[in-house]
Amino acid sequence: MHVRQADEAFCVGPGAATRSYLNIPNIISTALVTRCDAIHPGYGFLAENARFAEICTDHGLTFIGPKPAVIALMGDKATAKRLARDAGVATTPGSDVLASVEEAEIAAATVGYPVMLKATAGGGGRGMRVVPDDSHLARAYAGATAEAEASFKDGRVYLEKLIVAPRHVEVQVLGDEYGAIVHLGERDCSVQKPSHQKVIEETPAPNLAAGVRAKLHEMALRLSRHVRYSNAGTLEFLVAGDDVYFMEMNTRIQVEHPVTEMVYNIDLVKEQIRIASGESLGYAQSDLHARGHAIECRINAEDPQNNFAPAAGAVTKLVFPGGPGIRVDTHLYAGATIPPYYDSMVAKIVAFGDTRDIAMARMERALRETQVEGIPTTIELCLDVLARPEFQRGRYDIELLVREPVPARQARQ
Ligand code: MV4
Repeated sequence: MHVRQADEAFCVGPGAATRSYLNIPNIISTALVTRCDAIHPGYGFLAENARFAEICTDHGLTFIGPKPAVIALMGDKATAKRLARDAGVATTPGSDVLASVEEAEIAAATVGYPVMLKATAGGGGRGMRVVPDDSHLARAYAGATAEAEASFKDGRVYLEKLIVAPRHVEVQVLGDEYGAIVHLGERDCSVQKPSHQKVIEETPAPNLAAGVRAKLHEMALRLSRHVRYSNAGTLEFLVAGDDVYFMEMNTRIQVEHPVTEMVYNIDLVKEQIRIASGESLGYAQSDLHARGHAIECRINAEDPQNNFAPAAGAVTKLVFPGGPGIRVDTHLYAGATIPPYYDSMVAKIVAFGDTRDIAMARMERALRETQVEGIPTTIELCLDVLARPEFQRGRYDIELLVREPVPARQARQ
């Protein structure tokens, strides 16, 4: 769809992402040949690659995102945690980078089991190990180190106290290149598959004590200011009761940004482009007001009969929902063929309403109105979650889909 809609389109290489969208020389040379002046990196591929951002600058191209040095700092999760502590932001009790299994044993005994090992080059759940007690530490340490080395060519790991059944709440920030910085509220992203893929996100986070919400926003601003953050960013926190712990910062626009756009009535991508072209923010925190509630369901081309494995194929019929409060962001069209090379997400259905109940009702109606034939999708999965009492009451945490997995089901007719 993006190729069909674009004013101009140029081939950047063959299907496999490593040979096209992840191939820096291909992207840069295409930008130079076409006399383009800026690159928006989206939310995958090279969006958090500091070297790519630097190469753009070296070629006179504006990278629409934060400064390369800040991407690099936040890309190293142990460094990001250290910066957070320096800024007075609460982090999960734990160690710095571990030099040996003996050091890990001492650190784990200090914070107390259960603990979690994390790859400092990781993020998003890759290279992590839960360690219930000291009898599992040596093997988990070896496993995490090897996995981190294989995935990131960087085997360094650190350790944290395991926070049991927390919520995943993240804060959106926008900063300009002159030091102004604002937050645009929080998003609750606790509905995730055991594989750490997000399924449903919403804003505001339901049933959050006013003090906890204020603390999240304050901590996000404090760390963002500390690193002189510019452009759009998201700070991820774990929330357990009244305790809030900074986890990591994503230095890109995120998939779930539409829910924030709906309640703030702000086009975040437009703001990114404005900021990157050197404009000042032009508004202060006190100018920003969230209104109503927004929920996003991610629609993936995945087979519920096959453990939600990505499914490629041709879309033979397509009907998307509409009506009050419904927004659909998608690259699908009837007759489209989903190639096997890219992410399985094919649409985001966003429901807005004055209240959470209205947004939920509109979402259910929109999901039932949607018809996709030819490929399996996660629509049933989303309907299943929406129907759960924990979700409807707004009382759920990251274990929701672990405690009660989604049953495999026949695709709806
Ligand atoms: C944790 C945690 C519990 N305690 N850290 C998962 C992705 C990565 N960003 C960090 N993650 C976690 N870190 C401590 N100390 C639990 C998770 C976690 C998780 C976090 C958010 C959403 C879903 C999750 C699913 C499993 C584990």
